[in-house]
Amino acid sequence: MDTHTGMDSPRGIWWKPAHRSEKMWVAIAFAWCMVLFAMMPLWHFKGGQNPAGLRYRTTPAAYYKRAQEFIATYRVGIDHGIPVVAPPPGSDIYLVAMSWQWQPVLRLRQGAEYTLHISSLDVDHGFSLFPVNLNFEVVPGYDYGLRVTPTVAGDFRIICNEFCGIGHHTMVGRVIVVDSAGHQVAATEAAILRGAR
Ligand SMILES: [Cu+2]
Repeated sequence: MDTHTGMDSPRGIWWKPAHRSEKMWVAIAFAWCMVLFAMMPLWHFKGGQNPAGLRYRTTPAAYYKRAQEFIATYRVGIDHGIPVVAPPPGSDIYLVAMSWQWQPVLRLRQGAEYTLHISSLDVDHGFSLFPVNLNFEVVPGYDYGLRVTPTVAGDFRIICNEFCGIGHHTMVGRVIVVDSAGHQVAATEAAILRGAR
């Protein structure tokens, strides 16, 4: 029977110097790690995908109250029980995420800049604007202000991309972008995708 006392050299070849090709692969892997490591700060400064930096502490009750005032001020209609608002260009607009809906329906103008405030009333949700590749995490207790300028007219859907419970898949919102003349266009998905590129 073999007893490993630690006094004898173990069997194997691990103490022999590494082969040249092994050293080369370790060097390549290390260099690639450094590239990925450098990408993190680089992407932060050069990636063009950072939020505008407006972030405030809030409470679900305070945020909901502010959003209701916003809705009451600019309400122009209703869509499946959700109020539709048409805020003026340049204004602060408020979007509420809750289990399991988004409100209000935002009617925005192409080419106009808005500050989109976004917060959740309960759990984490994910703001994902379909079919544009735009994603943002929505958490309760924080009011994020995103500076947005819709570049394409069309009828967009907000889809929750953070699993938030049994009704998660039904959590679909709507953003309508009217063209610069104020007309609502029934843009097809393909046209939106073409324009968004
Ligand atoms: Cu969800």
